[in-house]
Amino acid sequence: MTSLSNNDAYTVGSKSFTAVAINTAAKAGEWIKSKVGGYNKLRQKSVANDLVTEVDKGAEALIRNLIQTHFPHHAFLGEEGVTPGPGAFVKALDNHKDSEYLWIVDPIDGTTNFVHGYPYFSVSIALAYKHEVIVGVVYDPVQDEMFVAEKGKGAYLTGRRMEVSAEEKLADSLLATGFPTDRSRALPLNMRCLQRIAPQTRNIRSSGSAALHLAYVAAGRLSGFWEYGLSVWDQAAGTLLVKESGGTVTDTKGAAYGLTVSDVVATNGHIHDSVLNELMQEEAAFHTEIQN
Ligand code: 2AM
Ligand code: CA
Repeated sequence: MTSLSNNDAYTVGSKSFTAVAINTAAKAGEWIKSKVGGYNKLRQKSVANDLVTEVDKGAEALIRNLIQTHFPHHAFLGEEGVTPGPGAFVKALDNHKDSEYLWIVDPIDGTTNFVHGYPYFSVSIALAYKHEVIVGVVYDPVQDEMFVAEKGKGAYLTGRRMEVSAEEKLADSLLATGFPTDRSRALPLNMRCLQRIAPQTRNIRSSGSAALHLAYVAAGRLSGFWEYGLSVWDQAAGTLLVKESGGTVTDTKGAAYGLTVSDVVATNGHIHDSVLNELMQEEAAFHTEIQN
């Protein structure tokens, strides 16, 4: 019997949501990792994106099949099942507005890294109950690190409880961000924010997997993370990891995290207002300039 809260709605018979999420992420991660080496040979024969799509799609099918074997009545939203485009995930979420249990999956978060053999990518699996994430698992198959959170029960890395870091000032903080693909808004906006924030911090990292950056905030390895233009599958699992490790997650305007958030800020809590303040000032200046 597994119960994620006092609410009976979270209770299932003999199958644990979290155990299924962990086993599924481990299996998919192992398979993805086995494809990293073979990729260069195959690339000679096919268009680069096709092969990536093949591995992404293969991993997503594996994950979907495993989850649906255990929970055939749950809904499933995976990145590869959605037509690409900015904000496409909001429409996909809307199609699931009546789904009680919804699994939200990114089979490979950090596909560019996967293609280049840069060893920083992850499998991200979240389960939402009535639009709120109750289980979040992010697995890094290269380091064999499984980050796991259950709503109200804390977050764990390889059996050890995670806690966010203790830095209280931006000057002592290590932050991470990403370089979004949307070149009309998200990328130029983020470049300006980076220019503003970088000199105020200890340093900035950008490693190419939003889910894994969020897991690193949860583990206390990063003081915080922000990025514009993300989709729900990049961040649903990671945001629960941060919250259950004692951190704070909002959008870039300071509103509480929800599944439709695209511009996200996740920190150890202590530096949250400082990061938000810098982002909001830069965002306001950016919008004023593009209107004039
Ligand atoms: P992906 O590898 O699953 O595409 C890097 O900045 C982060 O942004 C990664 O988590 C990456 O996830 C995500 N990302 C890349 N392209 C994106 C897009 N078009 N929309 C939203 N997120 C994207
Ligand atoms: Ca992906």
